[in-house]
Amino acid sequence: MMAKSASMKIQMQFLSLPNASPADADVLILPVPHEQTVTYKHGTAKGPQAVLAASEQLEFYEEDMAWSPLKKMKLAVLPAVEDAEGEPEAAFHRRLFETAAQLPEEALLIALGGEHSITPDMLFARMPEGGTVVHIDAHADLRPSYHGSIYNHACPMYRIRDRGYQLIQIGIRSLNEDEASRIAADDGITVWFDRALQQPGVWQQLLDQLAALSGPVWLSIDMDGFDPALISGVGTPQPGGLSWHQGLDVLQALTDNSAVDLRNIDIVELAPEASRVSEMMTAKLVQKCLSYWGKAKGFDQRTSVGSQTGVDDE
Ligand SMILES: [Mn+2]
Repeated sequence: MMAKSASMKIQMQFLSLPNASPADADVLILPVPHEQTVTYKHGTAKGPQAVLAASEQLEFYEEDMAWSPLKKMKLAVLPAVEDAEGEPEAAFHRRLFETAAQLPEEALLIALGGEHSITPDMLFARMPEGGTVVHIDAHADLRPSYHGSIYNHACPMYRIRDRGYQLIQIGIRSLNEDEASRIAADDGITVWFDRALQQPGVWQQLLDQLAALSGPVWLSIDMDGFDPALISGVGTPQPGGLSWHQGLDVLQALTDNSAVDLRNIDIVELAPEASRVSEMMTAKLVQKCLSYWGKAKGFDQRTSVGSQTGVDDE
């Protein structure tokens, strides 16, 4: 367990913009710098802080959708859900559930980990039963427990599937035999293995499946789903993985699909590194999420003012 410090301060702004009131916000960023069960490279607790700091270097303008999303949308970075000294693992997860349950329902929530074990609590608080979880990851995360804990970061997708949510897993390239058997036996889990996705025809089949989805969808992005050549700053890296543009293809397939109700995204397992490339990529991914989502919702047509109003773009 890493040492926790009460002085661990998180920069509480995205793009250095003033925070809207959470009740008015179109986009909520929830930092969850939780790290209890990471087994290899440590540092995910510093992920949210590094992403928010890197976001200072982003342009307000988002070039893919050709707009400045926060001219029209209001964003709030929420108080972080931080680990408390000596708190039992179950108590932390209960606290995270209660925090997520109190957030405004209509806003887009982007939760920043921290390790992947944070996903189920927030999801159980905010996602109606019967929804689908689209999960980008190198790992299947389908172990019922690991190192003696159901809250281990190897287990979140087991907990989620156990509650009946459908799973679509993308980029998987590390799992054990029991997880492989579970996948083979369960019609509620679709796995797009990383190696197969290298074939353009298979990649298109995945996008077709996402385009055909309907109802509530939660997007859970473990940054190790991407190629570690792009982002080496992750807790448990694996060779292979999605390109940056493939990741954006997945996001766009969901936001372009008007039958999908996407209100929740988590981005987890970033472990900042000296080059800062990993946190910059993650910060830009946060910006892509809110831009693609907001444009698809028609916020670009809105007359009301966003977080960027009155801020110089220099
Ligand atoms: Mn992973």
